[in-house]
Amino acid sequence: MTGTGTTWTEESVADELLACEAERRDRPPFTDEWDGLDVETGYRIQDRNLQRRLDRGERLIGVKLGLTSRAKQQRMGVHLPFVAWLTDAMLLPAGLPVPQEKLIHPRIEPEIVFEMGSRLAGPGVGPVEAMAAVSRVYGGAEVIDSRYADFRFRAGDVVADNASSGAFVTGSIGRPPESLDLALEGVLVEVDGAVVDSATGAAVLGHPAEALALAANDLATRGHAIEAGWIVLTGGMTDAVLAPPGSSVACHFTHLGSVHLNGGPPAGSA
Ligand code: OOG
Ligand code: MG
Repeated sequence: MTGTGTTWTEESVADELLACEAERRDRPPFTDEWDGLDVETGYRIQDRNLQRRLDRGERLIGVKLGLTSRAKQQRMGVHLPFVAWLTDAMLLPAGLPVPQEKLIHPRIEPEIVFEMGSRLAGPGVGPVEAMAAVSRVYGGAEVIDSRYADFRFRAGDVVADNASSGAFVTGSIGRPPESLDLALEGVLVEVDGAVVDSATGAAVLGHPAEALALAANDLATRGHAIEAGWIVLTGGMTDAVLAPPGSSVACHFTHLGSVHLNGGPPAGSA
Protein backbone atom coordinates (compact mmCIF):
# COMPACT_ATOMS: atom_id res chain seq x y z
CA MET A 1 0.00 0.00 0.00
CA THR A 2 1.54 3.31 -1.07
CA GLY A 3 0.80 6.63 0.52
CA THR A 4 0.53 5.14 3.99
CA GLY A 5 1.90 7.40 6.66
CA THR A 6 2.07 10.47 4.43
CA THR A 7 1.45 13.72 6.22
CA TRP A 8 0.81 15.80 3.10
CA THR A 9 -2.41 17.76 2.84
CA GLU A 10 -3.67 20.16 0.16
CA GLU A 11 -2.60 23.04 2.36
CA SER A 12 0.91 21.75 3.09
CA VAL A 13 1.56 20.86 -0.56
CA ALA A 14 0.40 24.35 -1.61
CA ASP A 15 2.68 25.96 1.00
CA GLU A 16 5.64 23.81 0.01
CA LEU A 17 5.23 24.65 -3.70
CA LEU A 18 5.21 28.40 -3.01
CA ALA A 19 8.19 28.02 -0.67
CA CYS A 20 10.14 26.11 -3.34
CA GLU A 21 9.34 28.86 -5.82
CA ALA A 22 10.44 31.62 -3.44
CA GLU A 23 13.61 29.80 -2.40
CA ARG A 24 14.47 28.49 -5.90
CA ARG A 25 14.54 24.96 -4.57
CA ASP A 26 13.34 21.83 -6.33
CA ARG A 27 12.07 18.63 -4.71
CA PRO A 28 10.74 15.15 -5.51
CA PRO A 29 7.15 14.90 -6.73
CA PHE A 30 4.56 14.62 -3.95
CA THR A 31 3.00 11.61 -5.66
CA ASP A 32 6.08 9.61 -4.60
CA GLU A 33 4.62 9.86 -1.09
CA TRP A 34 0.96 10.72 -1.59
CA ASP A 35 -0.90 8.79 -4.26
CA GLY A 36 -4.10 10.66 -3.37
CA LEU A 37 -2.73 13.69 -5.23
CA ASP A 38 -4.85 13.23 -8.34
CA VAL A 39 -5.70 15.86 -10.96
CA GLU A 40 -8.79 17.07 -9.10
CA THR A 41 -6.79 17.55 -5.91
CA GLY A 42 -4.06 19.23 -7.97
CA TYR A 43 -6.54 21.82 -9.21
CA ARG A 44 -7.68 22.62 -5.67
CA ILE A 45 -4.03 23.20 -4.71
CA GLN A 46 -3.49 25.31 -7.85
CA ASP A 47 -6.54 27.45 -6.97
CA ARG A 48 -5.40 27.82 -3.37
CA ASN A 49 -2.06 29.18 -4.56
CA LEU A 50 -3.73 31.49 -7.08
CA GLN A 51 -5.54 33.03 -4.11
CA ARG A 52 -2.21 33.41 -2.29
CA ARG A 53 -0.73 35.13 -5.36
CA LEU A 54 -3.70 37.51 -5.53
CA ASP A 55 -3.52 38.18 -1.78
CA ARG A 56 0.07 39.31 -2.18
CA GLY A 57 -0.94 41.79 -4.87
CA GLU A 58 -0.60 39.92 -8.16
CA ARG A 59 -3.29 40.39 -10.80
CA LEU A 60 -4.95 37.52 -12.70
CA ILE A 61 -4.35 38.15 -16.42
CA GLY A 62 -5.19 34.86 -18.09
CA VAL A 63 -4.60 31.16 -18.36
CA LYS A 64 -2.09 28.79 -19.87
CA LEU A 65 -2.59 25.32 -21.24
CA GLY A 66 -0.13 22.54 -20.58
CA LEU A 67 0.67 19.43 -22.57
CA THR A 68 -1.50 20.15 -25.60
CA SER A 69 1.06 18.76 -28.08
CA ARG A 70 2.34 15.24 -28.55
CA ALA A 71 5.92 16.55 -28.34
CA LYS A 72 5.25 17.87 -24.83
CA GLN A 73 3.17 14.89 -23.65
CA GLN A 74 5.80 12.41 -24.72
CA ARG A 75 8.68 14.33 -23.18
CA MET A 76 6.95 14.84 -19.83
CA GLY A 77 5.33 11.39 -19.74
CA VAL A 78 1.93 12.90 -18.90
CA HIS A 79 -0.75 12.41 -21.55
CA LEU A 80 -3.36 14.87 -20.44
CA PRO A 81 -3.79 18.56 -21.34
CA PHE A 82 -4.52 20.87 -18.40
CA VAL A 83 -5.05 24.52 -17.47
CA ALA A 84 -3.24 26.86 -15.08
CA TRP A 85 -3.24 30.53 -14.06
CA LEU A 86 -1.24 33.48 -15.39
CA THR A 87 -0.62 36.55 -13.23
CA ASP A 88 1.07 39.83 -14.08
CA ALA A 89 4.16 38.71 -12.13
CA MET A 90 4.80 36.19 -14.93
CA LEU A 91 4.80 38.81 -17.71
CA LEU A 92 8.27 39.24 -19.17
CA PRO A 93 8.62 42.31 -21.41
CA ALA A 94 10.21 41.54 -24.80
CA GLY A 95 13.95 42.19 -24.81
CA LEU A 96 14.60 41.27 -21.19
CA PRO A 97 16.71 38.19 -20.39
CA VAL A 98 15.37 35.02 -18.78
CA PRO A 99 14.86 35.99 -15.10
CA GLN A 100 17.39 33.44 -13.80
CA GLU A 101 17.37 35.04 -10.34
CA LYS A 102 13.75 33.91 -9.88
CA LEU A 103 13.88 30.50 -11.55
CA ILE A 104 15.31 27.06 -10.76
CA HIS A 105 15.93 25.41 -14.16
CA PRO A 106 14.14 27.38 -16.87
CA ARG A 107 13.26 25.96 -20.27
CA ILE A 108 11.72 27.79 -23.22
CA GLU A 109 8.93 26.66 -25.54
CA PRO A 110 7.20 28.38 -28.49
CA GLU A 111 3.48 29.03 -28.12
CA ILE A 112 0.64 30.62 -30.04
CA VAL A 113 -0.91 33.23 -27.76
CA PHE A 114 -4.47 34.59 -27.83
CA GLU A 115 -5.74 37.88 -26.52
CA MET A 116 -9.45 37.61 -25.75
CA GLY A 117 -11.86 40.17 -27.19
CA SER A 118 -14.89 38.76 -25.38
CA ARG A 119 -15.77 36.43 -22.54
CA LEU A 120 -15.75 32.71 -23.31
CA ALA A 121 -17.64 30.40 -20.97
CA GLY A 122 -18.11 26.64 -21.20
CA PRO A 123 -19.46 24.03 -21.20
CA GLY A 124 -19.99 23.03 -24.83
CA VAL A 125 -17.56 25.50 -26.41
CA GLY A 126 -16.19 24.36 -29.78
CA PRO A 127 -13.24 25.73 -31.78
CA VAL A 128 -15.32 28.06 -33.99
CA GLU A 129 -17.02 29.75 -31.04
CA ALA A 130 -13.66 29.89 -29.27
CA MET A 131 -11.90 31.66 -32.15
CA ALA A 132 -14.74 34.16 -32.47
CA ALA A 133 -13.92 35.38 -28.94
CA VAL A 134 -10.26 36.06 -29.82
CA SER A 135 -9.25 39.61 -30.74
CA ARG A 136 -5.56 39.14 -31.55
CA VAL A 137 -3.11 36.31 -32.10
CA TYR A 138 0.56 36.59 -31.14
CA GLY A 139 3.66 34.46 -31.31
CA GLY A 140 5.09 33.89 -27.89
CA ALA A 141 7.58 32.00 -25.79
CA GLU A 142 6.91 30.53 -22.39
CA VAL A 143 9.73 30.18 -19.88
CA ILE A 144 8.62 27.15 -17.90
CA ASP A 145 10.14 26.19 -14.56
CA SER A 146 9.25 23.22 -12.38
CA ARG A 147 9.43 22.94 -8.63
CA TYR A 148 10.16 19.23 -9.18
CA ALA A 149 13.71 17.97 -9.67
CA ASP A 150 14.47 17.16 -13.32
CA PHE A 151 10.87 18.08 -14.26
CA ARG A 152 9.84 14.63 -13.01
CA PHE A 153 6.17 14.63 -12.01
CA ARG A 154 2.81 12.97 -12.45
CA ALA A 155 -0.36 14.75 -13.57
CA GLY A 156 -1.52 15.71 -10.05
CA ASP A 157 1.92 17.13 -9.17
CA VAL A 158 2.21 19.35 -12.23
CA VAL A 159 -1.38 20.61 -12.03
CA ALA A 160 -0.77 21.56 -8.39
CA ASP A 161 2.45 23.32 -9.47
CA ASN A 162 0.46 25.67 -11.75
CA ALA A 163 1.69 23.70 -14.78
CA SER A 164 5.36 24.67 -14.31
CA SER A 165 4.58 28.37 -14.69
CA GLY A 166 7.51 30.77 -14.72
CA ALA A 167 7.38 33.65 -17.16
CA PHE A 168 6.22 34.35 -20.69
CA VAL A 169 6.98 36.76 -23.50
CA THR A 170 4.53 37.89 -26.16
CA GLY A 171 5.83 38.96 -29.58
CA SER A 172 5.22 42.42 -30.93
CA ILE A 173 3.03 41.44 -33.90
CA GLY A 174 -0.65 40.90 -33.10
CA ARG A 175 -2.87 39.77 -35.95
CA PRO A 176 -6.65 39.35 -36.21
CA PRO A 177 -7.45 35.63 -36.10
CA GLU A 178 -9.34 35.60 -39.41
CA SER A 179 -6.15 36.66 -41.22
CA LEU A 180 -4.32 33.43 -40.33
CA ASP A 181 -4.56 29.69 -40.83
CA LEU A 182 -3.27 28.75 -37.40
CA ALA A 183 -3.01 25.01 -38.13
CA LEU A 184 -0.41 25.94 -40.74
CA GLU A 185 1.34 28.69 -38.76
CA GLY A 186 4.92 27.48 -38.43
CA VAL A 187 7.62 28.06 -35.86
CA LEU A 188 11.36 27.43 -35.93
CA VAL A 189 13.17 27.19 -32.61
CA GLU A 190 16.77 28.35 -32.74
CA VAL A 191 19.31 27.90 -29.96
CA ASP A 192 22.60 29.77 -30.29
CA GLY A 193 21.89 30.29 -33.97
CA ALA A 194 21.10 26.67 -34.88
CA VAL A 195 17.59 25.43 -35.66
CA VAL A 196 16.82 22.69 -33.12
CA ASP A 197 13.10 22.10 -33.64
CA SER A 198 10.07 23.14 -35.66
CA ALA A 199 6.31 22.66 -35.67
CA THR A 200 3.07 24.13 -36.94
CA GLY A 201 -0.01 25.15 -34.99
CA ALA A 202 -1.58 21.78 -35.83
CA ALA A 203 0.77 20.28 -33.22
CA VAL A 204 -1.51 21.87 -30.61
CA LEU A 205 -4.51 19.51 -30.50
CA GLY A 206 -4.91 19.83 -34.30
CA HIS A 207 -5.52 23.59 -34.00
CA PRO A 208 -4.83 26.06 -31.16
CA ALA A 209 -8.56 26.92 -31.15
CA GLU A 210 -9.15 23.41 -29.79
CA ALA A 211 -6.88 24.27 -26.87
CA LEU A 212 -8.82 27.45 -26.19
CA ALA A 213 -12.13 25.55 -26.30
CA LEU A 214 -10.70 22.91 -23.97
CA ALA A 215 -9.63 25.61 -21.51
CA ALA A 216 -13.09 27.21 -21.52
CA ASN A 217 -14.82 23.87 -20.99
CA ASP A 218 -12.38 22.73 -18.35
CA LEU A 219 -12.60 25.99 -16.41
CA ALA A 220 -16.41 25.79 -16.52
CA THR A 221 -16.30 22.58 -14.50
CA ARG A 222 -14.58 24.62 -11.78
CA GLY A 223 -16.92 27.61 -12.03
CA HIS A 224 -14.69 29.92 -14.09
CA ALA A 225 -14.84 31.53 -17.54
CA ILE A 226 -12.16 33.03 -19.77
CA GLU A 227 -12.63 36.79 -19.44
CA ALA A 228 -12.36 39.54 -22.07
CA GLY A 229 -8.86 40.98 -22.13
CA TRP A 230 -7.24 37.80 -20.83
CA ILE A 231 -4.17 36.23 -22.39
CA VAL A 232 -4.28 32.51 -23.24
CA LEU A 233 -1.09 30.53 -23.85
CA THR A 234 -2.22 27.55 -25.92
CA GLY A 235 0.67 25.23 -25.02
CA GLY A 236 4.17 24.42 -26.21
CA MET A 237 4.22 23.50 -29.91
CA THR A 238 7.58 21.70 -29.57
CA ASP A 239 9.56 20.21 -26.74
CA ALA A 240 11.08 22.92 -24.51
CA VAL A 241 14.76 23.89 -24.81
CA LEU A 242 17.19 24.67 -22.01
CA ALA A 243 17.83 28.34 -21.27
CA PRO A 244 20.99 28.59 -19.14
CA PRO A 245 22.97 31.83 -18.66
CA GLY A 246 24.88 32.61 -21.84
CA SER A 247 22.38 30.92 -24.16
CA SER A 248 20.28 32.61 -26.79
CA VAL A 249 16.91 31.28 -27.94
CA ALA A 250 14.73 32.56 -30.78
CA CYS A 251 11.28 31.42 -31.89
CA HIS A 252 10.58 32.46 -35.48
CA PHE A 253 6.93 32.30 -36.55
CA THR A 254 5.71 32.38 -40.16
CA HIS A 255 3.38 35.38 -39.81
CA LEU A 256 3.72 36.31 -36.13
CA GLY A 257 7.29 37.58 -36.05
CA SER A 258 10.15 36.40 -33.84
CA VAL A 259 10.59 36.26 -30.10
CA HIS A 260 14.18 36.43 -28.85
CA LEU A 261 15.23 35.49 -25.34
CA ASN A 262 18.73 35.36 -23.96
CA GLY A 263 19.73 33.47 -20.87
CA GLY A 264 21.52 36.47 -19.36
CA PRO A 265 25.27 36.85 -18.80
CA PRO A 266 27.25 33.57 -18.76
CA ALA A 267 28.34 32.30 -15.35
CA GLY A 268 31.62 33.83 -14.25
CA SER A 269 31.23 37.06 -16.22
CA ALA A 270 31.61 40.20 -14.15
C1 OOG B 1 4.48 21.24 -17.89
C2 OOG B 1 4.00 22.56 -18.43
C3 OOG B 1 3.57 22.40 -19.82
C4 OOG B 1 3.06 23.40 -22.01
O1 OOG B 1 2.99 24.39 -22.76
O2 OOG B 1 2.87 22.25 -22.40
C5 OOG B 1 3.38 23.64 -20.60
C6 OOG B 1 5.93 21.05 -18.18
O3 OOG B 1 6.29 20.77 -19.33
O4 OOG B 1 6.73 21.17 -17.23
O5 OOG B 1 3.50 24.79 -20.22
MG1 MG C 1 3.74 26.15 -21.93
